[in-house]
Amino acid sequence: MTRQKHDVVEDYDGSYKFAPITEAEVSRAMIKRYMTTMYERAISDVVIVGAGSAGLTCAYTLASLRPDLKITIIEANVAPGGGAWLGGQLMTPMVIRKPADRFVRELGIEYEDEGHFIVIKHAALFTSTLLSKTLAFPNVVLMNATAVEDLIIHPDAKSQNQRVGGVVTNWTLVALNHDTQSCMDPNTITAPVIVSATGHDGPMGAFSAKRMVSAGLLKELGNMRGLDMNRAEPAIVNGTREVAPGLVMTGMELSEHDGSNRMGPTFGAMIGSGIKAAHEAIRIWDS
Ligand code: AHZ
Repeated sequence: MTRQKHDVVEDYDGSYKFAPITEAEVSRAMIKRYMTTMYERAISDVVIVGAGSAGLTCAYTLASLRPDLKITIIEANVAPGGGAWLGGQLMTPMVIRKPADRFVRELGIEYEDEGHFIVIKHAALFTSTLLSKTLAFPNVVLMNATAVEDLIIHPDAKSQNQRVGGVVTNWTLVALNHDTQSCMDPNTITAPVIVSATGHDGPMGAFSAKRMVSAGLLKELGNMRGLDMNRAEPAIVNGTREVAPGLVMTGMELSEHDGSNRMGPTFGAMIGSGIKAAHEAIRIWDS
C-alpha cells in the first residue's frame, strides 16, 4: 500500500505535534452542532425509529430517492446496526436471498453467489457500508443513544381519526431508568410520517406495535410465530405498510404486529421491507 503524503513516517520519530485546542472549543464544537440539529429536527419530514437492517435500508432508499426530505433516524443503542453485525448465532457470514441481492450490488459490496442466495463474508461489511452510505446523505440525521419512548397521536385535521404525528424521545439511559428516578420529562419530534423499525420483542423491540395496543390503535399483538424461512420473508416484505395513519412498520417488528413467522439468519426480507417502507413513506408524504 502506498503511503499518503500527510502520513509520512518522519512524523513518528518523536516529533509528532497536534494543532492547539482548548477544552471549551471541543465542547462547543459538539454542543453547537448537536443542539442545532435537535432544534432543526424537532420538525422532521420522516422519522425512522430503529437503525437495524430494515431501518437503515429504509433510510438509505428514502434519502437516495428524496433528497428534499429531512430524514431523522432515532436509535436507542449507542451502536447503530441492530442485529446485523453478525449473520446468525455468533457467526459472521451474512446470507441474503435473491432478489434482495440487487440492493447489495447497488451498495457495491462483494459477495459469493450460491444460486438462490448470496453470502457476504461478514455481516459487518454489509452494515458498515450501508450505515456509512446512509449517513453521507446530507438530509439524513442519526441520533443514537436516544430512545423513542412514546408516539404523538392526535386527531387528523380532516378525518378526525387518530393519527401518528411524531415521536417522544429521551436519552436511552434516562428511558431505562424511569422506574428508579422521579419523572424525567422527554422531548418531541413531529413528522407527518413515522417509520417504525424496532425489531421483534425484546427490552426495547416491537416498541410501536406494543404502544399501538395500549393506545387503542391495534386490538392485540399478533405475536411473532416460529421459524419458517419460506413463509416469513415474503410475509414481512408484502406486509410492509402503513399500519395506522402516519405510521409505517417495517422489518421484524411486523412479525409481532401481524403474527407472522420469524426467518432467522436470512436478511433478504429486511432489505425488501426497508425498501418498501421507503416507498410507503413517500406515498404518504406526497398524498
Ligand atoms: O436498538 C434497536 C435496534 O437497533 C432499535 N430500537 C428498538 N426499540 C427502539 C426504541 N427507540 C429507538 N424504542 C429502538 N430505537 O431498533 C433496532 C432494531 O433492529 P433489529 O436488527 O433488531 O431489527 P430489524 O427488523 O431491522 O432486523 C431484524 C433482523 C432479524 S431478527 C430475525 C429472527 O429473530 O428470526 N431474523 C432477522 C433477519
